[in-house]
Amino acid sequence: MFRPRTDSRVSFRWLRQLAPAVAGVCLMTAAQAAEVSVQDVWLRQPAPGQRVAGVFLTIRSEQNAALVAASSPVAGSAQLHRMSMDNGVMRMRPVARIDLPAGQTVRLAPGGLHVMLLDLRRQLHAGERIPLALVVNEAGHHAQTLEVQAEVRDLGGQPAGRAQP
Ligand SMILES: [Cu+2]
Repeated sequence: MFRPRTDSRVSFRWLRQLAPAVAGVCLMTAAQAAEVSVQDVWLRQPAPGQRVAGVFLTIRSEQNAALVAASSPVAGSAQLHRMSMDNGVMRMRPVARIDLPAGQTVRLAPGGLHVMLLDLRRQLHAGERIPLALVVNEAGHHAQTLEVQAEVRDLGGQPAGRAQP
């Protein structure tokens, strides 16, 4: 049901296979309830020897949901992190979930929320795309896994954030 696609837009078609008598209602439900889109998924090319990398993206759910986990085959593990100022020092901490309020675009961006890849298994090269699985819980639904591709970008090609994960 979920195929990796460049634009990472996933729709959940199973709701539309219900009986025609209720199809009208269910189409509306499907449109409102079960669409999560993920765009602009990227990370900075890690320096040689660097074992961690922060992945940034834009995500939007059409109903209340939460991003609860992530994983990638290039990393031993992945966590959801938030950077914040703590007594004048930027720190990042794991968070259990990133809320996705219905219809709101949520940005994971330098200096804030990100997906942290830990224990990178190999050097990542600028221009390549690495697979990233995002687990989204929607109210009233089971967890859904979205398969997206994260673009590795050259360090010099991005505006400098103050705090780089
Ligand atoms: Cu982090």
